[in-house]
Amino acid sequence: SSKIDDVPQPFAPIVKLTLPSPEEFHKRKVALISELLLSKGYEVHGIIRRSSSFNTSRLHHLYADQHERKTKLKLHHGDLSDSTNLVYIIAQVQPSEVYNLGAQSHVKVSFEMAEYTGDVDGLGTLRLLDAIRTCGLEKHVRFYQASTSELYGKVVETPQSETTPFYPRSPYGVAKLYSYWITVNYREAYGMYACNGILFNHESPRRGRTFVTRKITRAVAEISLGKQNCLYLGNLDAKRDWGHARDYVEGMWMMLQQPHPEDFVLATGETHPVREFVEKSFAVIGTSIQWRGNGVEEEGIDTKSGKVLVKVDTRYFRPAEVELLLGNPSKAERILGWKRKVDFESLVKEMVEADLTAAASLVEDQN
Ligand code: GDR
Repeated sequence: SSKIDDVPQPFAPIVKLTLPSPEEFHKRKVALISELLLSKGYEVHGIIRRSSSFNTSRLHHLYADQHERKTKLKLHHGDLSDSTNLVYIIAQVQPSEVYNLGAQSHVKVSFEMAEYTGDVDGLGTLRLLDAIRTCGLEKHVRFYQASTSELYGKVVETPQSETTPFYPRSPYGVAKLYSYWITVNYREAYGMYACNGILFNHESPRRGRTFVTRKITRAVAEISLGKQNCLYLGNLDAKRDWGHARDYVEGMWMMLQQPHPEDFVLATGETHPVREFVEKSFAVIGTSIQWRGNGVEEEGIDTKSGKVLVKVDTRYFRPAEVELLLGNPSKAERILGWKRKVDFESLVKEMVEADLTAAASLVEDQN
């Protein structure tokens, strides 16, 4: 690092902050994200986009009105497309850890909003890294970049590890490729503590409803209560390495507690087709599914009643698909001591049960 210090820097920091040493700074435990960090005693700051409707339901259980009681979770209005705003937030908060989880994260939507996705998911990371440098905090802040198994895209080899070449298959994946490399570049150019977590799909009852796992578990709950007849899906043959988000956030935090910054894959080392996620979800409510027909004509039938519960709708197909993801987490297991705890069946069960509880209480409210 002394070599790095000798190289002339392109710009001096614009915002001049009086700072303790990087070691003391890190001990302050001030981070930009949430639940796990709060439980570890961090002061957590989140950046939320302004919206005319409430968009913080997944934070509700953590948040308290500042007027009512003191809370360690603070929210700031901001956006990864707004550099000035990011500089302002970084200067004000002076975080010891930054977790860049912000993104237009839906792969299918990225084909429809390719430029926006490139701006936020690609350049947004650069803006955040530059905001840290603008404040002269590049030797103080530890930076986590939410990289993704979507970087692998088309299958080059399996299982996919930190050394597998990338071949993204969507505007989302391509934007994330830029972010992956700009994170590596700022680590090498400026000696920043910056890491890529290459996370395979991670799910939970809090998953957004348009992602396939949650879409399935919600539909199973609604169908079991007679509120929905049929579930429409796209490619049933896509295979994913699905883990539980709770295990993965622990791994993210671990990456920022190491002596040196490195990139890590987090995965389960198992892969399952979408079709199996459907079968296992229906099994939780005691329904078994039999498949009939081929391709876009395929249907999932309730073996008892003969009702069609699942149909294929081509509108959910992607112009280019990632057919198979299977990760190798052995580097994270070896160096971080990380190990996923929740297996596939328990994940499916937890998600279906949470949706059953939510759907049932909604029915009660309406009665
Ligand atoms: P993914 O997640 O694209 O892997 O990215 P998603 O759950 O959207 O799709 C997984 C697979 O299921 C197939 N599929 C469907 N997907 C959706 N959303 N809706 C459907 O009806 C449907 N039917 C079949 C998809 O084609 C795909 O193959 C997620 C996101 O969280 C990314 O932000 C993150 O980077 C990666 O996981 C890791």
